[in-house]
Order: sequence, then structure tokens, then C-alpha cells
Amino acid sequence: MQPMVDCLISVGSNVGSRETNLREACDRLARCPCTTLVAVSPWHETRPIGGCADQAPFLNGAVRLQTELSPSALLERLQQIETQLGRVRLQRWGPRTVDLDLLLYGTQQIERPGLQVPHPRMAFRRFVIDPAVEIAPDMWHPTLGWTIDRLATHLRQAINYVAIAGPPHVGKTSLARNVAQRLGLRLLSDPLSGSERCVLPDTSHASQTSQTSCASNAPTAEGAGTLQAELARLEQRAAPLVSLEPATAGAETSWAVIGDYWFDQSLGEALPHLQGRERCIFYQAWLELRRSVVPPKLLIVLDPTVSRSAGTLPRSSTWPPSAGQSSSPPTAPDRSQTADHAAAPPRTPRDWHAWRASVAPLAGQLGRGPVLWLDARRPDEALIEALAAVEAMRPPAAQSG
Ligand code: A4P
Ligand code: MG
Repeated sequence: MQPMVDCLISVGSNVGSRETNLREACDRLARCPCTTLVAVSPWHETRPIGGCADQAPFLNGAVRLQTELSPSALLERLQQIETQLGRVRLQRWGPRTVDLDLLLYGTQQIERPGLQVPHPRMAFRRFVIDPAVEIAPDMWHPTLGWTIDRLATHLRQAINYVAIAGPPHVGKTSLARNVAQRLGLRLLSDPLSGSERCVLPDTSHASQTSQTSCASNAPTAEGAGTLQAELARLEQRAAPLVSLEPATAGAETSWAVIGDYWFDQSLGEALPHLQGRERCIFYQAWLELRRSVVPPKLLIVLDPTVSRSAGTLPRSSTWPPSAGQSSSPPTAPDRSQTADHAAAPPRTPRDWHAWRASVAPLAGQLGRGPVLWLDARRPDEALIEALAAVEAMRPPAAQSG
């Protein structure tokens, strides 16, 4: 037996007598061995996210408990209770008498087949965080480094702006365009799209993003040119994000903006091209501009090197891989399904590994806020995940009904 661990569970039902189902699930949770039920949130009526279009509204809630059960034993109990209460699994995100998800197990990060903790989609879902904050504002999301209270405030107050990050030509623009069209969002295109430099040098042998040594070597003539170009590119990308508003003037009204680029990505892309003092200057400029640009409420990372199922946050122990670490070479995405590949030169896995080493770690930093990692090699699945994620963070007032 291990010491009591503080856990957070989300509960949901949209089939049968929803309140009875949830109440019964909580009673059964309270009767689990070596477990004490600490708190149950009020129920929240929520719009179904994902799955078939005509399913009924959900009743969602959160349960806090303390348990000596291991994570696997607890998940097994949750699944037993789902079965006992008549849950039939016909489709992912389909209607259910009861769904019990393990959101947090203390501050543990668990990544194994059949169990991911923290739950990879919890951080941007209003139907999860709104009930959770009522009973567990102090609980800590270990991969984001935020409390539930901070997440709830973020979901309520941050500007509705979603950014998509990823290496060049993996389908960011087509994903952003599709999500914008289907959900009525304003599309923000990368001001640098079509500009020249997009190939990253292969820096996978040395992490470039956090090392900004201010060595005294002055900019070379060639370096200064590069620095000026990089600074200009940075400013171009910052400009639309300084006074970002979802709705624009005229007939177009949108509840959110989706961009096919991420401002912070500029740092990882530029540093490998700069040396010594130029890196420092660029880094300072990036920090300065970063204070005035609107950060994304949700960052979607479209990654062709991600080796797990959609939504999985790479663990820090394996991300990025260290020099020489064997990782199976990624296969190319299905380019026929991503519109912005049409005119693009072919990209090699080498480019992707360079991106993985220099840009991806920025997205995995603590304190970044909600991040959704998607497999760029599965554009159809990525679109479904992105649509559901954006819908799930939509404020109730902006819901179309
Ligand atoms: N699994 C992995 N990690 C966990 C975890 N931390 N907790 C595995 C629970 N299960 C976990 O789950 C699929 C598999 O996830 C399981 O085999 C388990 O080993 P499932 O319950 O069989 O199927 P699901 O719930 O349809 O899939 P999924 O992907 O877990 O669904 P989500 O993302 O949790 O979304 N809209 C509203 N308004 N309210 C809802 O409650 N729920 C969902 C389910 C979608 N839309 C909703 C709601
Ligand atoms: Mg589930």
C-alpha cells in the first residue's frame, strides 16, 4: 500500500437519468477500497463536444478523492463503475450513461498504453475545468505548471485566440483554414508566409533555445544582415498580435481567432541562424515584443514527429531526444490531404528533427498554458481533435445553441 494520493476525476452523463447516473457513480466511488471521497462539485449542463451531431446535452461534474489505490487500480475501478452503470462503448466521444476520467493523480505524470495522466484534453475543456475549480482550485497540473484555479481563470478571461505551431509545410494553414471555416473563426495568416527562409539548420545535436550566451563577439557584417532580417521578421509576426480582437469591423463577427503561426516559434527558428551577441540582441527583442503580443489561449502543435496518439503531451524525459538517441525516423505526412502542401518543396524528416530540437521544447515549457499535440501525419484526425478542442474552450455566451 502507498500513502493517500489526492485525485481528481471528471464525471459526465448524457444518456438516461443523468443526475441519477452521476449520483450513483459518486456513491460507488465513495465505496472503493482504501479511498475517501473528499468533495463532489455541483452538476453543470453542457453542450456535447465531438462525437455524433445529434447526441443529448451532458451533465458534467468533478469528484475529488484520496486513495491508496495505484493509478491502474483506480482506472480499473472507474471502468468497472462505468460498466456497472450500463456504459456501452460504440464510438469514441459517443453518448454514455456515465464517463469517469482520471484527470489528476497527485502530481504524477503517467504515460502508458491505456492511461495518460494528467488527462491530455482536460486543460482547455470548459466542461471539465468549470466543475473542477469548484472543488479543487488548489490542485496542480504537473505538465503545465498551473493550478486548476489558474486554468479556470485563463479559460474565462484570456482572449479567444488559438495558435498553431509546427514545422514548415505540415498543414498548419490548411488546419487553421478548416477550423476557421467550420467554426466561424477569424483566420490570422502568418505575415511571413511565402517569405524566403524557412529551412532550419539541423541543430538536433545541441539545444539552441535556452542557450543565449552573451559572449562579447560583435556581430559580423554578414551576421548583422541576418540579425536585421530576423528582427524584421519578428516584428512582422508580432504586429497583428499586439491588438488582437476576435471580431473585426464590418459584417464579420467571430468569437475567436485562429492563427497558422505561433509568435514564440520565431525564437526557436531564428536562434540557430544567429551567433553570440546577435542571439542576445534577438532574444531581448523577442522578450520585449512578447510582453505586448497576445498569447494563445490554446496552442495546437502540429507535429510530424510525435509518435503517440493525438493529444498526448510528450514527456520531458524524452523530449527533445538527446544527441544520438535512437528514435524511429518519422514517415512523411499524407501530403495529398493538406492543401498548403501543394506548392511546397518536399520536407525531409531531417527538417522535422531540427524543428523538434529547436522549437518544440518551447511549447512544452512549464507555464505555457494549454497545449494540444497532434500528429501531422494524420490530418483528418488532427482536424477532428482541433475542432473539438476549440469548441470545448468556447465560452457559454458564444455558443450558437
Ligand atoms: N484512458 C487513457 N487515459 C485515461 C484517463 N486519464 N482516464 C483510456 C480515463 N481513461 C483514460 O476512454 C477511451 C480510453 O481512454 C480508455 O480505454 C482508457 O483506457 P473511453 O472512456 O472508453 O472513451 P471516450 O471517453 O469516448 O474517449 P476519450 O478519448 O477518453 O474521451 P474524452 O476525450 O474524455 O471525451 N462533451 C461534454 N459536453 N461532456 C463530456 O463529458 N466527454 C467526451 C469524452 C466528449 N465530449 C463531451 C464529454
Ligand atoms: Mg472516458
